Amino acid sequence: MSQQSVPKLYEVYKDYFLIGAAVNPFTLTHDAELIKHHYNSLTAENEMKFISVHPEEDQYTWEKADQLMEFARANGKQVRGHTLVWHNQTPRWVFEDGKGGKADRETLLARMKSHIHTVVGRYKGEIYAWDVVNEAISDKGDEHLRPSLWLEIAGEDFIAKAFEYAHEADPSALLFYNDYNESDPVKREKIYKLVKSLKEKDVPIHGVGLQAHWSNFHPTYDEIKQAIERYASLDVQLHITEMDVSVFRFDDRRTDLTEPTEEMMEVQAERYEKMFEIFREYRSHITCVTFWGVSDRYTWLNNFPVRGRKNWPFVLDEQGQPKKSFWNIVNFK
Ligand code: HXH
Repeated sequence: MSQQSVPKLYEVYKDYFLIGAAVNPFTLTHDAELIKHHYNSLTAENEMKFISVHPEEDQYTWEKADQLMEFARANGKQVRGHTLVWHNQTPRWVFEDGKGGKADRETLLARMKSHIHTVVGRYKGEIYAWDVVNEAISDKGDEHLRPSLWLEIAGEDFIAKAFEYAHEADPSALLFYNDYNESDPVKREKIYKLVKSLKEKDVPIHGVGLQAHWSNFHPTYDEIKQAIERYASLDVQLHITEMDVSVFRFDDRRTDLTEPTEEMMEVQAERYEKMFEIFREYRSHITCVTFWGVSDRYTWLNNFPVRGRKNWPFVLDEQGQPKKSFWNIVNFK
């Protein structure tokens, strides 16, 4: 099917929510037409993370982030910022005192403030929403916050501080807390509790990001609905921030498949259909749905959680053509 005759995802969903994709230098080069055609919100997969833009205390590296902004400007795409404060992809200098020990709380918070003011300030008025804090909740049932150097050194109000600094830097940007396993009932309640406590302290937080790294096998539709309703009850916007639907069970070790089975594609198409039905049902709360990639040509899932296990998690195939999953989310009414 020639590209021109394929419905544009973002136009199909124009009365519902933005349709986004995570992009990187590879897909911006090789899938540029596909990105322009289907998506109206872009997220940098890696290029705005702390280690990417601020590898040394006295050095900012903007080239790749700026390239994405230039592409977005030239093509009229909105941009979500990802991410400011996270336990991964953050350079070690942030947490060190330069003498072989750990930085103290004041130093760490001053660095956080300077980083956030610089990055958010650079794209002020151009990035409409930021994932301010990523993945700060623990996956262990009886543990609330994830142990990290941010928590250990700055204490639990590192989260509130991050939102305050981001709001100072761009008062018009929407500020999100973003996490994965967001539909798991135990983790859901912890995320709810965190965001509720931030709201009660009048911390400037406007949304919850549901990463939605899902699969043909989990979560259940009911778990998804319960999570959406629980977060929406906090009177915040919801963004689906990193959606993909893996064709494998999480712990499936098979690395020998070079193409998906028909059954995998059928199950995935049915899953996509139901998940987007749910998103449409909650359109008054959900304002953006972003895929964590552009098409099956490239996905981070080819190396996670099993190295070398090729995956096909999106609605566009390796040639950029619509899959059954695509038609199932496009043909509704
Ligand atoms: C996301 N994390 C990040 O937000 C995004 O920035 C990145 O590009 C990709 C995915 C998802 C994630 C969370 C935890 C995790 C791995 C990925 O850690 C695990 C490690 C082993 C097993 C299970 C989880």
